[in-house]
Amino acid sequence: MSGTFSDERVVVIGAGVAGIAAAGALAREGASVVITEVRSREQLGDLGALEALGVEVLAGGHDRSHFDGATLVVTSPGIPPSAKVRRWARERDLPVWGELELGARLVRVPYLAVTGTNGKTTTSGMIAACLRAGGLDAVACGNIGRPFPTAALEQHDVLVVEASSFQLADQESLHPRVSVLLNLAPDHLDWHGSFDAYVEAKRRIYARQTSPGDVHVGDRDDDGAARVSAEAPCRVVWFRSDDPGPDEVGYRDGTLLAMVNGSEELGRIDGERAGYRADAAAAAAAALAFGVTAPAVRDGLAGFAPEHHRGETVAEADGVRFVDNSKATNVHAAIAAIDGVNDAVLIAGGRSKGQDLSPLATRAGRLAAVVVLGESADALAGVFDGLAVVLRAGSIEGATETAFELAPRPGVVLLAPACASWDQFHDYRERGERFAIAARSIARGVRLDG
Ligand code: UMA
Repeated sequence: MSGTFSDERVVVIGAGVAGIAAAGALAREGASVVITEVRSREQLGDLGALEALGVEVLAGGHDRSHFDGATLVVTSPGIPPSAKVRRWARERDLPVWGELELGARLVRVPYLAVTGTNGKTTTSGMIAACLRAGGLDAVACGNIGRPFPTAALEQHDVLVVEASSFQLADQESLHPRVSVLLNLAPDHLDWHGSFDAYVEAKRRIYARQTSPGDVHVGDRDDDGAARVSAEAPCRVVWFRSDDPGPDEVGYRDGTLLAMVNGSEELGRIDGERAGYRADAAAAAAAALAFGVTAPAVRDGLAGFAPEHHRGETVAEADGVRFVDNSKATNVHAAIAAIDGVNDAVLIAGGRSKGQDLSPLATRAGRLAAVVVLGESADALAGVFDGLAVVLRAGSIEGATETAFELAPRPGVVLLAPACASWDQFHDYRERGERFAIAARSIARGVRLDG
């Protein structure tokens, strides 16, 4: 088969979402492809579509011999640099590409790229919504779950690539027209080895932005991220939470205001959406920098519905709103969620991943009470000791009921755990869904009684 990769014999590491997509894209572009995977064939499910493209699946463990004859290795983002399967590739001096490198080499349309510790998925979705409101066929891809190489081979006008630190570390060719760095806080240090290495990976989002017209969008409110953004090799447009200056997007009395091409009002971001203020400002800055008009940005943001478990209101009862931010799996994300609501009882706890939980204490004054649960319950109770009313719960259902009883009327019950879910749940989705079910049953009970 002829194609961009017809001379390559590629080993893809990992048969998850990224690996399957990479293997398919490479095979379609003419490469000879094998996938090496630790899970057994039975655990992998049906890979018939991939095999029909000629991809050979080597399941049940990695072996040095899987690299025999290889000219290129494409790795999945979850596989850390220290993994022995990567070492074997390095020993043979094989180029190792991640999903973003492959996508960047396949893509034929302009694209934007979004990174940061938190808010990437929401911001990428908002940018795509603004671009679509501007009449473009735009899709969000990358870490969001639709791999960049897959989207690159489809026919779209423009792509919005959500880029994780794992993915950024494994690429050199990414050259977005507009890049965004939302914020920076310690995360995924087990994969990168240090915070410096994590920051270095994030910095790679703009490394190639040296063409005229390239724009980087940075966060004026986050000192660490702003220092990194200030070093971008292209024009920088800033977003912030208060009054914007020239080349900035910010807020005046809850109204989003852009000072990018003259002064333009972009609508109010309030109520249930107040927790997305920073994401909306960043998305507006990126979409305007890409060339979309202010009315399109206003329409795109007004019609945008965030993904589940990222600050959505799942029920209301007796003047209390239940907000599910189960995806707030680190301290930084939980603080952003708390800042988006007033008169809230916080439900927090889970597996802390060795994080320093103490910065949460800075938000004690904003909270009506805190309900703690899971492995980090004691540590969290210590953080809020003497600063807020703290109660313990044995389950998410119990936590939801306790928080409802404590919540002011009107008020909010906010699930923003600051921790991973794995001590009590399969993942953050299950945690959020069980919270939503508990909240809805409280709402039904209140309505039945009242
Ligand atoms: N595997 C091996 N050998 C190993 C380790 C793993 O074969 O030594 C196999 C696993 O058995 C599994 C596959 O590799 O079959 C898993 O690969 P993966 O962990 O890279 O996960 P994917 O399913 O390919 O999904 C990845 C991203 N996952 C991670 O970065 C951990 C997805 O981001 C992303 O949506 C997808 O590619 C498409 O780009 C998820 C994520 O949690 C949502 N991202 C992190 C985050 O948002 O914080 C960065």
